Amino acid sequence: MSGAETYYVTTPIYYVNDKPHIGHAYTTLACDVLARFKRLDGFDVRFLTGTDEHGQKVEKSAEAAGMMPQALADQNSANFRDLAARLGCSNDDFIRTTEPRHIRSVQALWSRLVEAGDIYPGHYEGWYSVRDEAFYGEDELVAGPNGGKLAPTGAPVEWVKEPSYFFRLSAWQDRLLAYYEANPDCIGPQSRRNEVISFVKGGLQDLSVSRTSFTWGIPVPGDEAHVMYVWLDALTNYITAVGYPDQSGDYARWWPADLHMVGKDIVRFHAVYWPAFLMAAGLQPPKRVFAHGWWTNEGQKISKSVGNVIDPVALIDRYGLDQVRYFLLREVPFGNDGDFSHRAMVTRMNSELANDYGNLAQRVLSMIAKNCGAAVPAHGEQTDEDRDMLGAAYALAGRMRDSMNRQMFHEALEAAWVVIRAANGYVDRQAPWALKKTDPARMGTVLWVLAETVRNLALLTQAFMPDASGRLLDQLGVPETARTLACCGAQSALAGGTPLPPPQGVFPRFVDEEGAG
Ligand code: ME8
Repeated sequence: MSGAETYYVTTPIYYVNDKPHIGHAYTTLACDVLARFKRLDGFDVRFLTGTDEHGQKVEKSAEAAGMMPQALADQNSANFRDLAARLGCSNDDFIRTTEPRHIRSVQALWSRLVEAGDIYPGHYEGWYSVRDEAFYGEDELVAGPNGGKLAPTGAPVEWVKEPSYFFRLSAWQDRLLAYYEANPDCIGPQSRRNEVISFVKGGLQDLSVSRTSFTWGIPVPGDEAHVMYVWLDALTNYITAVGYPDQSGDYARWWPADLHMVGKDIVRFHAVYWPAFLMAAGLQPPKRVFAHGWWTNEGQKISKSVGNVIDPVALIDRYGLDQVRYFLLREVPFGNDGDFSHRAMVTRMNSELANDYGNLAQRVLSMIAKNCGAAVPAHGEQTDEDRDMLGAAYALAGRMRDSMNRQMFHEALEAAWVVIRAANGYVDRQAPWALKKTDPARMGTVLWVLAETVRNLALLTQAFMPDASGRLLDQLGVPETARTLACCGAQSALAGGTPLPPPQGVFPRFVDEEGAG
């Protein structure tokens, strides 16, 4: 095993009550882009995704479908696994909470919490939302139709009264606040961090961590009338996948996770309950939780009842995989909410991918093919403009690395586009086509500067658009072994005389059926 620095990144595990939608694809893609970027940057990466299969919500969905919960879980878990493959995801593992390795891990964690004195038996009486799989205090509820009450998320709630074990969350308030204080990067973006801190400062109640009114869950060790609260079960997946309860080997290597990527609705579970469970068990909390925003569809909230759920596979079929990957991570500042619209998608595809990036690569590669004997041109003395262009291309790796470390995907892509636009301006000003007769050596230098710029761009866009970027690197004659981020910069520059294959466009324009867009 290499001595490289490790990077462990996780998606939430998805409920198997339903089909995958754009929200799932979004989180998974963001993690994939990060995982790929880190691998290219020399890290030893572990990227985990999977499915959350227990709990009342899944049990009820199975009942409604006339299926056994395990059968429903098997069917829908496969859909999530297939989606990850369709998204081109490079996950190293796919965990299911019904697997024996996970049941063993959750029961071991439970026993640790009991030994630590942080779990005690009692009775729960209060509100529960099956849709959110969350307990709510009276003061959190909002008015619903016909004088009824709803969860703050708009989900229905029901009154629950049953024997339950509790986790002593109230005892962890100060230690959680100290953890946030000592680890300024442990929650991002800043707005979510503030939200979590003020929630914890508001006081914490002990948390009900077992249920007795249904059976689809992991039995509580020593008291099989109880199944564990699905969130305690689900969160534990992150340590199961690195071998817990065995704390040597993989666990020692990968834990604490570098990043749990989550949607904004599940921050509280990841940034309050999870670190408290871990610290109570004597384990380290994750290094960072980052919460992204939510997508709407053509300005409307996405909901099954409205019937406007976006199927990520349909998007890929219509627009192309690299295009969808690019759009989702470029369209909104990561962390904010965003709107998916056909028009916005086509604009990004046509103006940024086809016109800016695609055109740049096409122009450069076809001029080289035509005028330089289908080989990387030799280059001579450089002008200030050449040096500026190359300087911008060579500085890009550092810029993008910095943005990626803060999960600012849109910022990383914008930095690449600053270079792409600068390169298009440079081509126009240098007009290499006009130099062919007057100064062929100068033409060679200009085209070399441009090819070198495209090489650096393609290396850095690989994580976002693996297929198109790979094809650009093929066309530049860059061998597979020279595609890491360590090859950005002058030390791995294209060598004059390297033979090149015939150029091919990699970013087609989207032509709307109706001629719109
Ligand atoms: O919450 N836009 O699973 P889940 C963006 N099993 N993201 C969205 C979205 C939208 N319109 N709708 C949903 C669970 N999401 C738990 C996680 S982890 C230990 C357990 C996101 O299948 C949502 O924010 O309901 C969440 O991050 C993810 O989809 C999974 O949702």
